[in-house]
Amino acid sequence: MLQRSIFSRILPQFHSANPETAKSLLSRFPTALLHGHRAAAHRSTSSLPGVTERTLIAVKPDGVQRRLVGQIIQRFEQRGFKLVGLKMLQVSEDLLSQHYCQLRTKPFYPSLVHYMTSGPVVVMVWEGHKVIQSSRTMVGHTNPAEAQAGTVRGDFSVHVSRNVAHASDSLEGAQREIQLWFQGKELLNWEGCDQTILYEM
Ligand code: IDP
Ligand code: MG
Repeated sequence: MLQRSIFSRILPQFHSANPETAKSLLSRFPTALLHGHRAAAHRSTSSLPGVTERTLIAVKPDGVQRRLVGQIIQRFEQRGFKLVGLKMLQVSEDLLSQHYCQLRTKPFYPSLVHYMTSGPVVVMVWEGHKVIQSSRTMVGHTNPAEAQAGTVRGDFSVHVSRNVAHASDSLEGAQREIQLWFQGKELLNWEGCDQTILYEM
């Protein structure tokens, strides 16, 4: 509409010089706009392989307590990933035991349950090309002492027992965890207007 109003303002001068061309340009303007809009909508990212990969990211209770939620979300947004699900909840031991089912026999498991149920967590589903691999890199090594500076754990934590964030570690793991934490209707499929800039269509 902005383009149309700019066009209408310059049109009168053009109209007096060349009335037929001006009339024809104006009549075609909405159609051209519509075609442009349709063409953009047609280039949906869902047709690109791997672009709709999804992963589960969680800000653990220490991250919430330390008011790190915004900074962690910002890292994923500025990287170019798309947020498709988000909620805050107090985790039940039952949900947690399913989430960490492979760790139940570990000596640290009881303290892990205590830590993860000590306060609310913020869980999210992020979408994008190779988001599982990229987000593992962004979150960093499990042990913050070994995590690179620039990663979430490398920047915001010091000990493995309080490492601020979770990221799914594989495609199967991500699918299992997303289903565990979210109902289908809680995840939104939306077209990001930046997708044609982030990806080659
Ligand atoms: P990950 O979170 O990097 O995928 P996992 O091995 O899956 O690492 O462990 C899950 C979580 O269990 C870790 O993020 C951390 O909170 C906790 N954890 C892992 N190893 C230890 C440990 O040696 N001591 C205490 N907590 C641990
Ligand atoms: Mg893990």
